[in-house]
Amino acid sequence: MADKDFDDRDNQYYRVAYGKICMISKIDNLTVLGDDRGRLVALEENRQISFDIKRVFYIYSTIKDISRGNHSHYNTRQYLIVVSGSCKVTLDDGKQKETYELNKPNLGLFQDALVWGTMYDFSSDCVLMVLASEHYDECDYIRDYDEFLKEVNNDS
Ligand code: T46
Repeated sequence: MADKDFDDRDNQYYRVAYGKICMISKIDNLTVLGDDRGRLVALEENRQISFDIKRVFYIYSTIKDISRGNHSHYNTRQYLIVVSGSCKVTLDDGKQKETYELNKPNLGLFQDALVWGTMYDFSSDCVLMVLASEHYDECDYIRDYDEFLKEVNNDS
């Protein structure tokens, strides 16, 4: 992605779509609360999370050397947090790819709709929690990369 598309101040990547500037990904250092008993991170819709949360799921016990995701969504926006262990996430907007290592429970990664996401390099103890803006609907998935490219290039 061209340098101008990355804003260092808030760690966000942008794209221009339909004449508007849209955020495609954002890595947050979430505020850690808690006290001498231990730590706590709070996530609230339309506060730390920029959308209404309609679904929460988590993946774990991923087999070594397997990648997950490998798809995009038409509408669903996601917020990814590795609450235990670590993994890598590559986000691809059809033009540029960016890889993030999620290795702390206070790191949150925003993935916009129409961004291809691939998760890999899972540690054996990795629990990846995902907050999603939509209920589950297989029709919202784009699982074919060529179809995804057609969609982001407005070519379908
Ligand atoms: C993502 C990564 C991290 C449901 O029934 N409800 C759900 O909410 C989800 C997410 C999945 N499913 C069913 C659909 C499939 O039969 O669970 C099965 C596995 O789903 P999928 O192949 O999409 O799993 P992953 O691990 O490749 O991807 C999932 C999410 O789909 C994806 O959005 O970011 O986890």
